[in-house]
Amino acid sequence: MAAKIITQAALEPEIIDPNAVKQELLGKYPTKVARKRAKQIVINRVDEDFTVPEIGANARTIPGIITQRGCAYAGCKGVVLGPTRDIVNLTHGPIGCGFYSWLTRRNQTRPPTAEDANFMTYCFSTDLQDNDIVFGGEKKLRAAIQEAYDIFKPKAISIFATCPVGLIGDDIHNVAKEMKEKLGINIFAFSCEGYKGVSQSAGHHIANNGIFKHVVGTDDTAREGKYRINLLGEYNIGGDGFEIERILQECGITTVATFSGNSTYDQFANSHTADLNTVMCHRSINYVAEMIDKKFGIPWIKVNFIGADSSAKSLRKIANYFESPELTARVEDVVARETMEVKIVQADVRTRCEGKLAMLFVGGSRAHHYQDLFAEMGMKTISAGYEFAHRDDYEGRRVLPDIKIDSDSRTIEELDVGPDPDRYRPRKSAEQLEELAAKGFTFRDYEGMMPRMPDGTLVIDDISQYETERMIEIYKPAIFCAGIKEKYAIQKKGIPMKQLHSYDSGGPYAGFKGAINFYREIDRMVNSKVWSYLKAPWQTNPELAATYGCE
Ligand code: CFM
Repeated sequence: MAAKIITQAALEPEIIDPNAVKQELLGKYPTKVARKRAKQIVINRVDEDFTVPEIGANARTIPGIITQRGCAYAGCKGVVLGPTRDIVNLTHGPIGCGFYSWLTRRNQTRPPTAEDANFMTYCFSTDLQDNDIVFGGEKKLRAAIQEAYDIFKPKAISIFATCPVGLIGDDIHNVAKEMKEKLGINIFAFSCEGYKGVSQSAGHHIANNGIFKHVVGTDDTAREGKYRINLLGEYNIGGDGFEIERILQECGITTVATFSGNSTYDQFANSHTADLNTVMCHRSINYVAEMIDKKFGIPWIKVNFIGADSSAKSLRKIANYFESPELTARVEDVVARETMEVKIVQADVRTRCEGKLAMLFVGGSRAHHYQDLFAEMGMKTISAGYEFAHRDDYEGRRVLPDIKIDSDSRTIEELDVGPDPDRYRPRKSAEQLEELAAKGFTFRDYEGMMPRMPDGTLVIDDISQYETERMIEIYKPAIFCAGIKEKYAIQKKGIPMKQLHSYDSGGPYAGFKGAINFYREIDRMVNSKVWSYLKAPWQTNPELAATYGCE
């Protein structure tokens, strides 16, 4: 059966039976493993009311299967807190955790002047040794905080626990409290030991809780501006945040805080003074959006600035929320002006890219967002999946009540948040919300990736290296998008590979200018001849003949 799938695929991908592909992928596994994986490999089918099949997600990876997940520490320190420039992020642990999370994610920042603090280029670690593991590391942590304070005088210091810290039981929260009192700056700690939860997703939640508990709402200074929003879940990878900020500014929209691309401590502290929360990456930041809503009365909406159409749609959504004809007119101006060039480049790349196949296996939000960009180029996403997303990111938030909490999720604290006695101020009255809803406006909602994907596409959660290679052999996609861990194995199969985490060295890909960058980059990659030369000469002709130069 396998051979038949492959030969057909090379010619006409549409006629491949996804059921056969699924069986083919599962065929390699022992029965029990195959039964579990079967729930995580889903053939998409969208019903009229946008319901989709249930997918197994956010479950522990089966030992022995190589997948691309990261750890809770990576999600907390690297992803959510990492992009903030003026907090000293101190890793409490052996040096490797700090070192390998040092500048490996391409989150950019731009301090307004050379005098403004930027600690992102530093790697702060307590560098735990055997001795500390045996006798405890709290003393060393206290000393490290003191040293960081003496040298840098930062506004805040945050402490991140690595696996051994949880195992030996250092009370990092108590040390943080003590040092906060001693030094008079905000110091807070995260129990984000790598083993918590099943992936970096646990770390996102821990980071959201900590930043909400210790920083959000600590400064009531409101920023000037008529239309004030927060941009949540945008991490300024490859300068995406700069491009979004540029567009928002042109529309006259003020960003109070970004969580957390190009952000500062003060932005978090007064983010509760904004009038709307817009959520880009739902997976990593939905908790903060929900908690700010409950405590301060700021509703959140889902936006997406990946893709020119999606960017235009998101701007219109923001304008509709503020119900201001002036803002709407300005947004339409910006959209019209920006899309002019976009359309020209789009039309050009379509002549070479139309109908080509893409596969996207990325994190917890990009596998969805980037499908929009490929669609704009006329390309089809034949298969996609997340590394660590939850069912709501796949199927939409409507399934939230049905998600079973398992023992792995139970280890992550759920904060009990209620309205702030003095500062809770609903930004829209119940009637206004109803009116907007009647016009089709949706608050606190994310429809998920699957309802937007065609029937018969394969949605694969936590894809393994083996499955990746089989999918490539079967479908021969024009491009495969994933991360650094898969990159070279995929390229060795003769398939162009684009990193959608770090963008390789490219970007920005968000907004209008970003869309143009992306079209050009993908066009260049999928139409390059280099991939057809990939076979080394000895693979086709094992006997090489040569003569010595001196003969
Ligand atoms: Fe959100 Fe991200 Fe992503 Fe993510 Fe990430 Fe990332 Fe990602 Mo890599 S926060 S879920 S934990 S959009 S680092 S900027 S690219 S896996 S799809």
